[in-house]
Amino acid sequence: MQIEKYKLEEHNQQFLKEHKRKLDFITADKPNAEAIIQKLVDFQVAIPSWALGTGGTRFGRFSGGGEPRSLEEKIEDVGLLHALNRSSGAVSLHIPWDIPGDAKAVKALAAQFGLRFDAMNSNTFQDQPGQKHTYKYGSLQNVKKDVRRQAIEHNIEVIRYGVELGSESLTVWLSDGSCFPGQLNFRQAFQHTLEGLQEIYAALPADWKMFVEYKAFEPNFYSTTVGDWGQSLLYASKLGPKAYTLVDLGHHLPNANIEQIVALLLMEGKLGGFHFNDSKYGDDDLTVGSIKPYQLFLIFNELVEGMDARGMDHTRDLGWMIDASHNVKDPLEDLLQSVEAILLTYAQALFVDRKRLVAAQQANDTVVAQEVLQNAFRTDVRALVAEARFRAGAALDPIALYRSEKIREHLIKERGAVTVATGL
Ligand SMILES: [Mn+2]
Repeated sequence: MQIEKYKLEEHNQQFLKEHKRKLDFITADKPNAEAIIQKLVDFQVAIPSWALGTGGTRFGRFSGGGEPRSLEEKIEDVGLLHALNRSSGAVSLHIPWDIPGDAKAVKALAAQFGLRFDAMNSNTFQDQPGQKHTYKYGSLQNVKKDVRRQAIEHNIEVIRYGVELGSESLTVWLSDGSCFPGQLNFRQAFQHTLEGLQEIYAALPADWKMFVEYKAFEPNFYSTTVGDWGQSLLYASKLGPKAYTLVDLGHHLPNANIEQIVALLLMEGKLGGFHFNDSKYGDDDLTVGSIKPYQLFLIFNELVEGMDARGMDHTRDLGWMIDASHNVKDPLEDLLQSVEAILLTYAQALFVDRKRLVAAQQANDTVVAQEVLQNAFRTDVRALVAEARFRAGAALDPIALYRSEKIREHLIKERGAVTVATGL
């Protein structure tokens, strides 16, 4: 389904007066508001294909109905999100869940919705039907050469699909590791993994990037072969200039200082991309900004400061993606909330008074340094983000429009009440 333009305009008319009043209030004493609104208009977040269906836990999954049954329907769903917020202009695919039957047609469909293809994701964390060798004891790290070969070839196949669709990056997340002491020789596992990554790296087109994602634990619970940012950076450094570290917010040990990790990776020119989500305990994959919004702000503060220090383009030079999916919300509403949280936090980070912060740091004035950060964090920037949406031709209140248009009901009517999105 598609949202009719006049419905969107009707919706905006209904909220416009109240919106303008709030916007006037925030822009009155913010001389750089105009520039910030433009940055918000430009900022795009990629939607992962696997977040369009209801996520599950290892205990079960409760589908909400109307979920996309094919790659084409997943693209339609991202198209809906993008029509509602004009900030979700990219989709990130996962192979083999999203193998394009007719890549040309899939590309044309995406273009119709104004979408491009962000990073391609490979999968060696589960066995696929008909697969020759099992990944039970890891993929690129495996002690058996045939298993490693299969995993390498799979990643190269993913690159090929990505090339057909116009993607420009490959994200490699490995579940490789061990569950018990003694199970693995750490050095050998690292070497095998490095050799595999080197072969995959050699298959990258010239303008592609490879993102090496790390994760502290799960599904392996004793060691992980790409366990933290140090290990990821080690691989990325050995691989070469097209390899980068990817930070997934949920992939750290509790209380890790993620903002410091981000700052140093940016300093080294080795931060490639981001997977946004939120968590209370582990890799909980909850809606962005739902649990620890201040931590997200501190991360964005480092991102903005670090990108500006290197003269980077905020919209293009890092891969921005959501990686969240769970059980209890309508996945599309959940994604609207996540994109909104990202934009709000980005706007707050743009409001940080950099000059005053640097002066406070130089003077060892801890109190003022904290004041500067918290002044920005406590600024209500919702009207600015709404204004950016309005100017881009999206809805002032995307979730309100989603509900008043009964989009989920339409999707259930179209696709059925018992659909299961491929891949989950
Ligand atoms: Mn991730």
